[in-house]
Amino acid sequence: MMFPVPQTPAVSVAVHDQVALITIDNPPVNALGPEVVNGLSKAIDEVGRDPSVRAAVIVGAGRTFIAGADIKGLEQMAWGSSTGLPEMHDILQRMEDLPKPLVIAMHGTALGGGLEVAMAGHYRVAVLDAQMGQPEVNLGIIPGAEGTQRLPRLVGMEKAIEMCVSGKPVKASDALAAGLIDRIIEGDLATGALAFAREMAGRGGPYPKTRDRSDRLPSRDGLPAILAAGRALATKTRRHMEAPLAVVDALEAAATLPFDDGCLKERDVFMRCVNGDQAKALIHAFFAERGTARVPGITKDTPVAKVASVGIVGAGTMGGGIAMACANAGMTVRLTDATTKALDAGMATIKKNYDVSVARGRFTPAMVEERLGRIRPQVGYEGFGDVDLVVEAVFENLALKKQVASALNDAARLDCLLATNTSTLNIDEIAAAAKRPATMLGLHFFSPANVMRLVEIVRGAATSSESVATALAVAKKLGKVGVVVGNCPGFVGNRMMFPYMYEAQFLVEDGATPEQVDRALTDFGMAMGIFAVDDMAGVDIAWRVRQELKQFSEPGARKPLVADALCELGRFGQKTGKGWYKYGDDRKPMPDPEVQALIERVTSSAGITRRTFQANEIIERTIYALINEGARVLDEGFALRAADIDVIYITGYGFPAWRGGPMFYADRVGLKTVYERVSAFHREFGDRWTPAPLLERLAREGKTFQAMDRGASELAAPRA
Ligand code: T1G
Repeated sequence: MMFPVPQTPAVSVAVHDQVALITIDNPPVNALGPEVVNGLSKAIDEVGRDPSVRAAVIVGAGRTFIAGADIKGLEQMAWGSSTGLPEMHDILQRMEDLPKPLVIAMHGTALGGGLEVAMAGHYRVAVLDAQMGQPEVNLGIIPGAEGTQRLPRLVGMEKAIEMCVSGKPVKASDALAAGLIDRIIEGDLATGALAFAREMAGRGGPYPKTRDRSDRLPSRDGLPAILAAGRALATKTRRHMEAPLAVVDALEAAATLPFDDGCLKERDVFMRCVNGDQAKALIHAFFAERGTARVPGITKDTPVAKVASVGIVGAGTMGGGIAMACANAGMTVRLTDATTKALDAGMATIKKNYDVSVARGRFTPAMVEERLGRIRPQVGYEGFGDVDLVVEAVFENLALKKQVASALNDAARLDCLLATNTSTLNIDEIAAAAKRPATMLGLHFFSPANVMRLVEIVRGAATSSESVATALAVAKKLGKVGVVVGNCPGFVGNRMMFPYMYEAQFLVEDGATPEQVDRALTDFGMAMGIFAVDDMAGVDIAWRVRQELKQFSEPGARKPLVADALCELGRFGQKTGKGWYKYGDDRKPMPDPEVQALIERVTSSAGITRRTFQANEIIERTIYALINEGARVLDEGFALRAADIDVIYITGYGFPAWRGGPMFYADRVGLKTVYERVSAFHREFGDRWTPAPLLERLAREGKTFQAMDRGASELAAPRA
């Protein structure tokens, strides 16, 4: 029987044998938009009023329970175009005050406002693969619907801090152990939850109100140490981020203030966070990441090939990492290399990496065995005629890659997607060797490929939309973010990194030290300093590219002298134990007086006058070099959107998400300011600082990259 009251379509109520089943249906993720909140409010009233209803259950339709507040609404709040979330206090209180048992039944991801609704129910049940969490800090905010007041009452302060600071969801089994849920339902969720509700109604009231509980809250004496540990955790694990520290302030109120006052405190902290710069940046980053799937020429109807099996050519660092990523995602892998020796070495590295995962508790030995069982090492291309995707990951050498492409033309099925994992080479030349350019593209993975989330999907001149759509689906299946880019040297990420890296090197030649530059960059929020990155990747890589491409040979160009000198001494970075830094067994970079002496020797013989630098000047010279090149890449059409560049830098290069990525950061600084500094550097240092025309234009017109993104763009014609 349906309730005889009009329901909003987002929330419906059906009564099954005296238990009301309230279903939330707001695709794709049942976000708590105004329709859901209004519908829920009405449904609670009706359940309360109807004497024939003994109990109620709330479930989500489709793939998940409520995944949180509608982030579009949060974005409007962050930018000041709306003043508040839908009012929840009254609804949550009415839920708790219902005189009949209210059971929340969760599947999928009950996140943010979803978990907050759940905690106002009397009981919570979930299917085994459900997850629940308070991920708000990842958006630069804190829970805003009383989660900071209810969660510690259910799971204790320490667990609540851990969940809110990390933003990581917990699995249903952990939630059960922690007291967040009351039962795990096997079989059909709604059926099980209705039965559970009947059982609770049979027991009789009063039913537990989370807000009235205090048994799990810490004592006054115990509280300070727990909070101090929580703040230390926030500072250590979420460096530079404001929300993880702020959420501890709100959680503290749960233990020190009456419930309603604690809710007011939460609201204050929430408003402070949502109005801050970090929320704007992180919300931008959230939508930017999801926006990468929108690619011109690809629609919901574009056919996507099923990829269940993969052939990987090359068992080196990249090939091995890609094999692990694919095996982890449940794909079967044929891993080939030229010799048994190379293959054995590759498999040994894979096993070693899995051992580390076991040691860290990420995988059980059984999970590793299962994954290793999916990887079949082999010399030659046997069985490659059966795989759905081939990723070639041989040494970065065009002739070799062309040779492999030509062999794959014979070995792989005609409709097999062929990908080359290159970071710099021309996809079209490799595709020509494979003689099937429509099904060929670049998949630029980042090392370690089983960990790093970014994959640049390089679209060649003739790559078909189907191939690109399939590559996007593969990236998603691997749990990675695929960003479609055009075919130019270095694609988007590395092309931008070179001017940034060289500017850092020139700063060192001009008087800064590698550790000072790296320190300025990590203080700015970069995950690693550029010199530490260069040592990790190999200082010799750019050195070889410089020699091969005869870079810096044009008259007046400033050459990177110290990097060359390091390479001439065989200081290639971590792999030789020495580079810009020296390394002990722990692989931690240590400043090396020999490098300092080398810098002074090389620069003095080149007649360079050295001076001191402040951190802000270091940041301007490095980060603005990145931004200026980003503007050029965008203008030339090798990136589809400024936001795609932001995603590439956040997920592949350690740029702080809380700054929104380099292009968003430039918008926040103000493009006029950035342009003026770039112009000043241009006057001082010459051509390498020529302002990108797009930067100049936007600065002149008073526009932003973000506003420009709202107009669609096409990928540029590939390089000649
Ligand atoms: N609001 C609006 N849209 C959302 C959304 C949300 N909360 N979550 C996802 N989407 C959209 C997303 O943009 C995409 O759209 C589509 O759903 C599928 O997402 C009061 C303040 C739920 C685990 O932070 O973590 O609650 O691109 O591609 O990989 O305290 O989305 O297709 O048009 O990511 O299956 C807290 C954020 C909010 C959860 C699903 N909640 N979402 O992952 O699909 S703050 C979150 C996710 C809050 C309260 C407060 C994931 C997911 P489109 P998807 P997925």
